[in-house]
Amino acid sequence: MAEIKVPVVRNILQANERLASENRRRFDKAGIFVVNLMSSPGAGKTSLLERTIDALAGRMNIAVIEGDLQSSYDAERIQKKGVQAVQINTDGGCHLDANMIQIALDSLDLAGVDLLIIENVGNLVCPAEFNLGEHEKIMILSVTEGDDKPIKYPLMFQICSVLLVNKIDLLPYTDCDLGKIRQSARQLNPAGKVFEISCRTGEGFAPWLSWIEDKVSEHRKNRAGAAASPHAGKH
Ligand SMILES: Nc1nc2c(ncn2[C@@H]2O[C@H](COP(=O)(O)OP(=O)(O)OP(=O)(O)O)[C@@H](O)[C@H]2O)c(=O)[nH]1
Ligand SMILES: [Mg+2]
Repeated sequence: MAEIKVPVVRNILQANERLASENRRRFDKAGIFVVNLMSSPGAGKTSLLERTIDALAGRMNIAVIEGDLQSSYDAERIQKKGVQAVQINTDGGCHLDANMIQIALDSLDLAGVDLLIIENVGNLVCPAEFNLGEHEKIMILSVTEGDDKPIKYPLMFQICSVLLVNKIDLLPYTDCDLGKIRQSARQLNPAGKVFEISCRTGEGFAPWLSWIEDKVSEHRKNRAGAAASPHAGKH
């Protein structure tokens, strides 16, 4: 029986990889910088999006894909900010996959979009296994979840290039040790960036916003380069 299970799982992941590569090609061709945003439920993903959109609106064109088991609450919160948002309901599924993203893209007008943020289903485990075609994986850990999370859920911390430690306004009310989080995160992912923020007060947002703006400009240059190339559109 075990011989059957392993190939089946491998096939699912391989099929997902193929679709993720297709998504990535589409994003690159359009010059869109794409982020896969992950965290446990309630760490502050949608709050981060709301504050980031407020800060960057007017400087870039943003679109959002929201992933949740049920409801369209998060997409509605984003639409209120005046940006395109499409909601995926996984109907019990604990993560997004590349096929779901492909379907959701049909509901978005990608022309002129600079930044696409995909808010994954709240879960520190399964989303880490499935590439969506994104350029960067980013995670949020809120200080109320405890400073032992990097050690207990290492894969998520290893694969994310940015760790946002959120809700630092609540630090005085918790026993969370920020130094411990920084140290564990560095051990698991020495090249990863760590930003300490509060989506409530806006503290710590400047370096996070600069990071996003730099990435968006890099990808915009690709778009400009592709348009200017004599081979543009021939591939
Ligand atoms: N005090 C404080 N509360 C915050 C902060 N960021 C988010 N919250 C609150 O935390 C709760 C959850 O925030 P959301 O942004 O909905 O979290 P989420 O990760 O999108 O949640 P799911 O999509 O359900 O997984 C809300 O009540 C927010 O107001 C913060 O920096 N400080
Ligand atoms: Mg949310």
